[in-house]
Amino acid sequence: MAQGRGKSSLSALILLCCMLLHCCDMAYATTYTVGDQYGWKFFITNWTEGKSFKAGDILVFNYSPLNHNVVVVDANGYKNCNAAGGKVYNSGHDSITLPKGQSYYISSFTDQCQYGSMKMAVYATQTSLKDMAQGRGNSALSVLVLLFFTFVLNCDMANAITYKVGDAGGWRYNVDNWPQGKSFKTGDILVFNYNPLFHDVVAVDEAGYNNCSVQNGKVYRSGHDSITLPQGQSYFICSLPGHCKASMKIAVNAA
Ligand code: CU1
Repeated sequence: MAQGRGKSSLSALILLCCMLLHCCDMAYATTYTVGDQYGWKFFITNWTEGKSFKAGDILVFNYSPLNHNVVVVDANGYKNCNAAGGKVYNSGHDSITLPKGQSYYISSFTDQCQYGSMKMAVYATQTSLKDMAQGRGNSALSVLVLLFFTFVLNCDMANAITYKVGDAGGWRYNVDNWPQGKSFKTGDILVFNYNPLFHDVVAVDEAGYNNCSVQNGKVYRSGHDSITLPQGQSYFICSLPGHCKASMKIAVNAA
């Protein structure tokens, strides 16, 4: 694949894997409704207790925008109930994605933070593949690995080349030079086109190829046989009298 004929496939694969990792991370995020059924309200500070937040998790703040808002502040803003310079949300249904580390949210409506404890501090740990492997994302990681190999396999298959043996002339006498100059790969497909009244195709071993003898070889006689190349040497001959001796035979090496 990396040697030319599959470069774009490889790029696509890498892109896909990145997308999968991204999706995986997103699917892995937890959405929390702040304050649960009561929403963003007074004395909310303890709501975070017992929860393990991860970067990328989503906090949904539900409240009446007539009575409250949400302001993202720093540690000082949190401590002193000072909303100056903070990012303000006031839709009444705000979704905020947690960044890594400490985040602080307060209401900037008069006295709500200071006297109503409408303030909340959240610590989000980093989500990593390592975390996923070790804990709450085991199944997600398994799916990812499985998907990865599925894509690699598909990639290989899409990368297989189909050859018409003998090109336009098909499977015929003096076809033995046809493989020259071609680089076959395992999984490539040879299509043998011929009139089944006059020819067949038999997969033989090296001795069968050299001696034009058919012993226990697999026989194809549809006139349009597709044969997937196994790794290493493969030998095909026509078993009708004299045809192999007339060079109706090919030896193919698949890398
Ligand atoms: Cu033949």
